[in-house]
Amino acid sequence: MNQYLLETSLNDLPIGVIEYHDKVGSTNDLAVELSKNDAPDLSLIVANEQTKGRGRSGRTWFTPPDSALAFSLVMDPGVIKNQEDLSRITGLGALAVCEGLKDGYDLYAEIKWPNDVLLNRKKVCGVLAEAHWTGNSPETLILGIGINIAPDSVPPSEHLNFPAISVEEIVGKKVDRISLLKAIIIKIILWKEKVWQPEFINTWIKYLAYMDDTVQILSNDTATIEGKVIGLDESGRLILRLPNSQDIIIHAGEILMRPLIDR
Ligand code: BT5
Repeated sequence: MNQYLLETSLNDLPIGVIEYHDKVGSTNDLAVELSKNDAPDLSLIVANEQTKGRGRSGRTWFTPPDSALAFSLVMDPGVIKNQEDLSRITGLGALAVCEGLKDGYDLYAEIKWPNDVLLNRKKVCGVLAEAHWTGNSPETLILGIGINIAPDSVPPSEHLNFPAISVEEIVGKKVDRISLLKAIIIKIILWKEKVWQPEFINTWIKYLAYMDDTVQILSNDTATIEGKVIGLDESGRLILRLPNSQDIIIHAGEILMRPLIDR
């Protein structure tokens, strides 16, 4: 992967500036800078390696060289009005990855709400949507996506809070990072116009992992909650059915979801 290959492969897409980097801290940080410098919507930062790749709540996202896809897109901040809307942008990223994997490799990926994409019930991708606010107005909106492509991109299990896998381990052959990136960006372009429409939420639900299964929701703020995954509400929040049949809404916040019984 290099700047020239990226530019020539993506030149027919309506995106903004394209920047390739061999090694960065976090592509999300570079995208924020780009955005503050008035880069157009859908400007793209891609890195071959990240030394400070981030997950949620300061967790680490591993991106060793030559084996992963790590990229961030500058999005129009006007599409969100508050912090809660960010989960919709996370959903946009996760859905685009699922559809990109389906179109490109006939893989059926699932979304472990709120921000993980699973293959064979193992994490293959993490999505990190971040916004910076001036008062109540979003100033920047960044959609960051990390995907394990080659087996070398999967961190050792002691660094993981959930089992992980790479795309190549599933497809059994080499996967071209730029082709997959392109397939995903095409889906982001398609869905970003529709994130406020029911069709978007309905399609997101189709990819939800653990539908009708019992899961545990772990959070710093509340005790562990156990319930069945029922779907998403019209805002993309998780609907969980408690053992007493009451349905509750889970906000993305800083939750972790775990299957109670792994199938
Ligand atoms: C995420 O956070 O899954 C969001 C990851 C977003 C990464 C992209 S890469 C491009 C852009 N630039 C960035 O700096 N970030 C974004 P979270 O749900 O908090 O999961 C983090 C947890 O996933 C870690 O604590 C590990 O347990 C696990 N993990 C770390 N690296 C992994 C990998 N390569 N594959 C699978 N799991 C991983």
